[in-house]
Amino acid sequence: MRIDVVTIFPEYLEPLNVSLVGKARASGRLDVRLHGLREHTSDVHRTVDDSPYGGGPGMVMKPEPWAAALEGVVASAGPEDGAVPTLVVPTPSGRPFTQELAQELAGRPWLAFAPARYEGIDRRVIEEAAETMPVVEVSIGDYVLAGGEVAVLVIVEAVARLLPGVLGNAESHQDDSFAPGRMTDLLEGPVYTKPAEWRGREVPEVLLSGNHGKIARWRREQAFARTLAMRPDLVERWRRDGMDKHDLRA
Ligand code: 6GU
Repeated sequence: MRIDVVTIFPEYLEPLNVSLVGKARASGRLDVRLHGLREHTSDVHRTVDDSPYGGGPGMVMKPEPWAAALEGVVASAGPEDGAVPTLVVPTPSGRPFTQELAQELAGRPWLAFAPARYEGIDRRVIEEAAETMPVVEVSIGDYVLAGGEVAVLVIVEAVARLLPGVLGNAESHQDDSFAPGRMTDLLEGPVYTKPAEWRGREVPEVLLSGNHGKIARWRREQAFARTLAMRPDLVERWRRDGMDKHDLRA
C-alpha cells in the first residue's frame, strides 16, 4: 500500500518511522511519503491560511496550496499505486472511524491524507477533489483535536496492521475487539503471562488447565462481562443483531 500525507507539520508524523508501521515501511509492504504543504505556497510568507468568509473565530486553510499539493501527489502515480488515491480528510465532522472503516481503507492500494490545522480546509478543495477521486472524511472520536495529524497516526496504524504480512501472526487480528465477524461487538478480556504467581496474585487456574474448550468459553465470558461493564451500548447492539453468532451466552 502507498500512503501520502500532506501537512504543515511533517515532523508531527515521525512516529510513522517506529514499531509496526516503521517495520511495514522497512519491509516494503508500506510506502509512506510525507509532503510539506508550505512547499506549495508562492508568497514570501508561505501563507497557508486566511480569515473565514462570513466572519467568526480562527483561520481557514487556503485552497491554492492544497490543490497544488494534491495535484502533485496524484501526478506522482506509479504503475502500482492505482490510478488515483482515496483521499482521507480527518475532521471531527467526518464518518466515525471504526474497525470496519479501517478494513475498508486497508483494501485500497493508495491513500492520501489531508490533515488540516485551524478551522479546516476551504470546502471547495474537498468538492473539487471528489470529482476525480474517492474522498472519505473521517472522525476519530467525539472530541476536538488541534489538527488532523494525530488522527492520521491513528488511522495509519489501524490500517497498516491489517495489511498482508504486517502482523507476525496472520490470525492475530481476527479476535480483536470490534473486528467484524468474530467476537462481534465484544471487547477483549484480561490477558496474562509468566510468572503464574506474581506478588501474591495468581493467573486464573483455567488458563493453566490445558483444556482449550474450557479456556475459549472462559475467555468469551470474560469478554462479555468486560463489554457489559465498559460498553453496554455494544451489548445492546449485539442483542438486537441476534444471539446466534458465536454462542456468547455467559
Ligand atoms: Cl479526524 N480531526 C480533528 N482535528 N479533531 C478530531 C478528529 C479529527 N476526530 C476527532 N476529533
